[in-house]
Amino acid sequence: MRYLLIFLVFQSCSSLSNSENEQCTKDSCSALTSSNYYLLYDVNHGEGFNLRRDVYVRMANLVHTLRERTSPESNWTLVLPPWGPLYHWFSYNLQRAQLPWSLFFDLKSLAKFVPVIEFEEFLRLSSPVLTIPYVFALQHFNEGWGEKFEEKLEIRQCNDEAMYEKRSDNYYHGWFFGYEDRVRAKQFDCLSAQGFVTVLVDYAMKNLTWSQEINDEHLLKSVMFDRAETLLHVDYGGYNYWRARRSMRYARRLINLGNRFRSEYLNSTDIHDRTYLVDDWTRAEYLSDQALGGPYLGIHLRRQDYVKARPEYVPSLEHAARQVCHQLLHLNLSIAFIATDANENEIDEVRQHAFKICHISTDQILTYRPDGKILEKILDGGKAIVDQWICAHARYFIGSYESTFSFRIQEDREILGFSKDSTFNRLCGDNEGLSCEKSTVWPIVY
Ligand SMILES: Nc1nc2c(ncn2[C@@H]2O[C@H](COP(=O)(O)OP(=O)(O)OP(=O)(O)O)[C@@H](O)[C@H]2O)c(=O)[nH]1
Ligand SMILES: *[C@@H]1O[C@H](CO)[C@@H](O)[C@H](O)[C@H]1NC(C)=O
Ligand SMILES: *[C@@H]1O[C@H](CO)[C@@H](O)[C@H](O)[C@H]1NC(C)=O
Ligand SMILES: *[C@@H]1O[C@H](CO)[C@@H](O)[C@H](O)[C@H]1NC(C)=O
Ligand SMILES: *[C@@H]1O[C@H](CO)[C@@H](O)[C@H](O)[C@H]1NC(C)=O
Ligand SMILES: [Mg+2]
Repeated sequence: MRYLLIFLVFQSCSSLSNSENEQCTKDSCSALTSSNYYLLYDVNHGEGFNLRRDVYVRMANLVHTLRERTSPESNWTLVLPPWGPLYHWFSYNLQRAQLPWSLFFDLKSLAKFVPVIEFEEFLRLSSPVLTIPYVFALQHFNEGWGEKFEEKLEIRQCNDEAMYEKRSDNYYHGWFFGYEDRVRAKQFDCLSAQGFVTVLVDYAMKNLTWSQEINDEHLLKSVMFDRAETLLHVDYGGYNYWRARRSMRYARRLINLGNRFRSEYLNSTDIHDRTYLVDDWTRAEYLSDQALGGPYLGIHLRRQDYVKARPEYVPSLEHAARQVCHQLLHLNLSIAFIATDANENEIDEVRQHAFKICHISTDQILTYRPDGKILEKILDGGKAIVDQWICAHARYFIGSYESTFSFRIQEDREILGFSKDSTFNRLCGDNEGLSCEKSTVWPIVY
């Protein structure tokens, strides 16, 4: 029976390649007949780079769970949603879309947690037009969470204006990362969802029918969840949270840029700093407080929209300078590296305040400012990662209150084996003085 089915599918594929059906090409026939399943997702367009990295960890764990719960032949792969345009990414008018993950991350390393492919690669499996059988926009239940914590899912009317519209061709059309012309959906629904990402496991396996599509229309077995940030981490801070997070090694080029900056300006190298990482994260072991870090203070000073969003917790530039002075003295360090989205005038202001407060000269406060040629290659996302990499290697780090940018640095420091004391610190607001409540500690788990 099974043999017959495969035979039939293969037959229809090969006959179709001569007809005008566009769905099954020679290359993609094998993808269609196999048991490859693809999970796609997108995130609310207003969200920044670092929250998106967090959503990746959630979705990677969803795929991980799907793979655990299904038979080994059901090969679930996570399709990486192209980056951009992002609200914060505007250097040199470099607003761009359709950026591959390989610009920022090491895909081989990601794939050691769950299989991943770039969206472009996924598109190539079904040219010229890709039809995704199921697209869902996740949304909260209109009526709220209710009395008790309860996981639930239900197809509902869309709370907001639907992001995908049915056109005269009977397919749903939408943004699809800027590939509007090449991607469409056969079915679209709003799915009210509450709980952990894994509420989608049974739904994807049982409620969606997979065989019918393949027989009828030769579609890749794929499902996309838009607004994926709606659901929670399955095990925040747990074993597989950290495995997914540890798999997010950065692109070699960015690591090299960060390391070069460290050695050239900060006298910081892995050997002296005791921050050496083995290439394969699956072979890394728990490094209890072994990292020393480079002889500098690392600061993440979040500005821009944050100043308005978190007024009690975001220091004025003067108070930020006061904290830099205080910590340098306390730690007996002479150099501060500041990662920031502040503009140059604001940085100069910090330097002037610091000079007034503790007489440190302007060249004792450093920032990473790649020249135009490099920035054009690494883009704002790459620059952000280099900033994070440098902060992650500092002797002592101070972040910004509840900034996901700072959280990612703290995680990197956990991975590198820094002490909690040197990592989970934050800048205090103007009314909080020089020592305020620390950031929440999320210790690494192996
Ligand atoms: N290069 C660099 N960029 C930064 C820095 N701080 C913020 N940004 C930029 O502004 C964005 C900050 O927000 P995101 O990282 O997107 O994260 P988010 O989810 O909005 O995080 P927060 O708003 O910080 O919680 C980053 O992606 C960067 O593009 C910084 O210190 N250095
Ligand atoms: C599973 O899918 C991945 C990526 O899509 C592919 O590289 C791998 O070969 C597949 N494995 C099997 C057993 O088909
Ligand atoms: C999934 O299928 C089950 C069993 O048929 C059904 O009870 C449930 O309501 C379905 N879930 C959704 C969200 O439609
Ligand atoms: C750089 O660091 C090394 C090792 O920690 C130290 O011996 C050396 O004096 C430092 N150099 C400078 C210029 O500070
Ligand atoms: C502070 O650092 C300097 C060199 O940077 C060193 O000479 C001095 O002994 C240190 N002081 C303390 C109290 O550790
Ligand atoms: Mg943000």
